[in-house]
Amino acid sequence: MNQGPLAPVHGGEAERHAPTACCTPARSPGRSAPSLRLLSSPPVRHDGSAVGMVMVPGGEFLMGTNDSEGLPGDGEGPIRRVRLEPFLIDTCAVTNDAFARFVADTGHVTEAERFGWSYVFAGFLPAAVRRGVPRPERTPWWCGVTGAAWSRPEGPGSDVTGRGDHPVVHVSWNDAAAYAAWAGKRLPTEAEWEYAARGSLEQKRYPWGDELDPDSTYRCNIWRGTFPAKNTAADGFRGTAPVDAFEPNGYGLYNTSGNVWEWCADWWTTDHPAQRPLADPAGPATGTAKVIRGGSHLCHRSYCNRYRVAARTANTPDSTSGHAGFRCARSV
Ligand SMILES: [Cu+2]
Repeated sequence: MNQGPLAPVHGGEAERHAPTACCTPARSPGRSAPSLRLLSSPPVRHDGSAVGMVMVPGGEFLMGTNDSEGLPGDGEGPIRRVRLEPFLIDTCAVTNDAFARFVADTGHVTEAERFGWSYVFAGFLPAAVRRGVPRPERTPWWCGVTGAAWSRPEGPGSDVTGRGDHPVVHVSWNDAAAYAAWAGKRLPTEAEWEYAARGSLEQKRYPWGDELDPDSTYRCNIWRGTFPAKNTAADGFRGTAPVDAFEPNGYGLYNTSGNVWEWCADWWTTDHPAQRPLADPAGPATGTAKVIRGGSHLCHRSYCNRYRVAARTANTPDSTSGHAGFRCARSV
């Protein structure tokens, strides 16, 4: 693959067995998460129905890929046969409007709000703000912005006006899990996420096939141009897009490639069990980082190429940024 000049940041031996920071910066080690307010009452489904979810039929699929397009250490392969029970999954990522209802109902304070800051892409900040904010050494396009949170995605002075149908961002895994519990749902396992994202196609590069822009049509919201200098926004979006932008996949899921990274239930591992077929795998029992899938509006082929449907990375469960959200699932 064409990794481009920025590729070496992924290649370090230290990263080989740990989640790469790539486009998903983590909170500094040692900055422990505050305890999360959990709902004590039984979770109630607030949508009252399966509206917004689709039933994914049970069955077997080939998870992962053996191609060499992924980054070393991402553990996309080897391909393994996985069997899943039927499940429901949200057609779209959770929106700002939906998250606002959750917050209004529960008083949930997100981890970004508790920590007092979150990572905002530098290109979305005025130069005056950009200067002087801390940035991760390896991913300097991320600025740790004081006051950035889901309702203030670019920090103080910003809001989500006009973005009610965009995916909520600056939410940690813990925030996502709390939302899911409130909604009477749960986060999808990584296997469920990939099975649903593949949309019944087998071993294709993207949820719609092998070509990124088939028939010169845009199918996802990713970085178009030269990362990180110039996003032409040729696909229509510089930042997040509405959760139902573009065509859905074969199961009716929108934006499983690009737009925002999506938290999965599983702890991260690259050591995939070998027995076949795996039945409803749920990842390791413990870990330090949670799987995220799908890539975001910041992903580009030259850098991470992680908007492919087999691509994967991880982040610590208290990390937040302006390009990570989630969708929910439910057992049936
Ligand atoms: Cu990326």
